[in-house]
Amino acid sequence: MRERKPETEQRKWPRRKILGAALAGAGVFFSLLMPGCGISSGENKPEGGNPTELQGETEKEAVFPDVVRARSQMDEINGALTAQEITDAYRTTYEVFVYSFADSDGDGIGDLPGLIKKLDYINDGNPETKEDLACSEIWLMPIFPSPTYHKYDATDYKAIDGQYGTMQDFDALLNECHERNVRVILDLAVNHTSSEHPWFQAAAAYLKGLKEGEQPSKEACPYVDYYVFSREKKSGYEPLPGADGWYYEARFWSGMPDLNLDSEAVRAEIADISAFWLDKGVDGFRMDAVTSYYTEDKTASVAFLTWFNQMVKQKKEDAYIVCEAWTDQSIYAQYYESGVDSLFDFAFSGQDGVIASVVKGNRKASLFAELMAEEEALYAQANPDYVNAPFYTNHDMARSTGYYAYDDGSRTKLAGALNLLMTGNAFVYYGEELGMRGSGKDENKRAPMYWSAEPNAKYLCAGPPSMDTVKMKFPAFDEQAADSYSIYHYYRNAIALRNAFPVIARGKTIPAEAISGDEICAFWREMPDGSYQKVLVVINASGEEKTVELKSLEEESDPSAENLKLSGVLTVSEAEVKLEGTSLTLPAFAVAVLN
Ligand SMILES: [Ca+2]
Ligand SMILES: [Ca+2]
Ligand SMILES: [Ca+2]
Repeated sequence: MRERKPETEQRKWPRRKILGAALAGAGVFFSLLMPGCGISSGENKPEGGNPTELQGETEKEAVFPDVVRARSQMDEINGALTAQEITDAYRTTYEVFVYSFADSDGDGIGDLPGLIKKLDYINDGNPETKEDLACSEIWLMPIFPSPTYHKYDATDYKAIDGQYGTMQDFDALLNECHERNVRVILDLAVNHTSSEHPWFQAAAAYLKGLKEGEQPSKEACPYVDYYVFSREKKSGYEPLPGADGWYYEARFWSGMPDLNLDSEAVRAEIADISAFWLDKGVDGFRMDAVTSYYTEDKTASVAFLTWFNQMVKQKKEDAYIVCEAWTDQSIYAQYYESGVDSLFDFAFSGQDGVIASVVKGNRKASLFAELMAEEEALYAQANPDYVNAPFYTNHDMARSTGYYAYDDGSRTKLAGALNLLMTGNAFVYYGEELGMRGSGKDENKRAPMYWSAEPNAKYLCAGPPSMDTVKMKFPAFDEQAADSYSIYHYYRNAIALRNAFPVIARGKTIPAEAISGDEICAFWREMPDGSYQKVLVVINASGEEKTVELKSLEEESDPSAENLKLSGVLTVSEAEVKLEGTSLTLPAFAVAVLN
């Protein structure tokens, strides 16, 4: 065992200073004055404390505890690898729920200044330091003003919710991320707004004021065209309070009226909103609930995305768009026809997805590679330039640690690795890298980032209102950071492999059937044009040590079995991977990367 230098001594680059924002709550709705179209002057309500109260210059604080860790085999082998600079869309994206991530001002609600303080955890911008996760993109769940804690129902698409901070805080965050080569994508829910959005308020007020028998007109109130109003009570429609006989489309709940995406005016608003954020330097969008754009009309929903994608790419060619189409794989595959970069890969995610079922042993390990190869062909049919968006869990799913009842952490780790060994842009939901718990009601799935078990620790959030007490199973970050065999260090190493071997995210999967079976999954990853060095990945999905004879690989294997070197490992304990000649020994749940 060799000692490591404390993280603080390894820092060579100049310490940045973060300027506390000076402007407070400037977000007042633009006033829309239309004849006959009264608009209630909603005010951007900063609830709770004001994140900008921390004024002046604040010295950057260390995110990682100063500890000397034992050196694991992962540290030895992967620690010697060089991270490649990423300039394309094949990233590792960290999904942040700002509300629960890091609270800078002690009101219990996470905020943008808090996220800035903890950015070094996600990526410190220095490839030489290895303690950070080294993710290369952040997906911010909605940050626009909203009456709900989750903020999936906006009241203004061009402002920052007062709970989270100010536009200056956002600009500072974007700047800090870009300095680190971390892209930022925003969650854009344009299927619906909040019922408190001024557009809806104006339309509702206008309809309420209509005289008996009078027909609504969009000349009198353009906002009646922004939503789908009806005189008929249809499925998915809600009665409009105070306007007798009027209903409006609201597929999720009455507080989220569906926008009329056929309206030219609505499309113009969406184009304007996208341009606003792209002009700021935002790198792309995560599109919420795209199957609900046109309920039960996939063709129309795909057509809308085709329009959106072209509009965004005209503005910014390399903007990245990932869509949530929570449906069957055969259906979301067809959404690639819209030209968007990515669709979330639901088939592999969640409690019953491919990843969890392989890790539980419910499905043959070899199937993992076979299904990856299959889906790569499927998506390429719809769009040869597709970028898969594998994820394991998200804010709508039970935390993954709960999938394995008697797990000591090994299965939680291996499942994380399977996600991160997939092609495309791999997404990690905050806290999964700590094995956080949370299931049942949605609030529990969005519990506070577990920085510390110390209840008064700085930056800890209180969590969403009406969240149950979520009892954690594995230690908090500060404790895991000191343990080389923690879930945290395992995830960090899996991301390090993605960063060191570009072919993992960008190559094609070719199952190595000769050495695969019920418990072993092996596959090659290679570029069709040979541009990045190919790798062989061998996974032991069982709880027992396994030895694999690489000479059994298909005869034409290139490099040949004799020439394969052990270049990366993921191990769940102190038991190490061994390559002796062509004989590869994998401890329980271990992964080897060879080239
Ligand atoms: Ca706060
Ligand atoms: Ca680093
Ligand atoms: Ca809709």
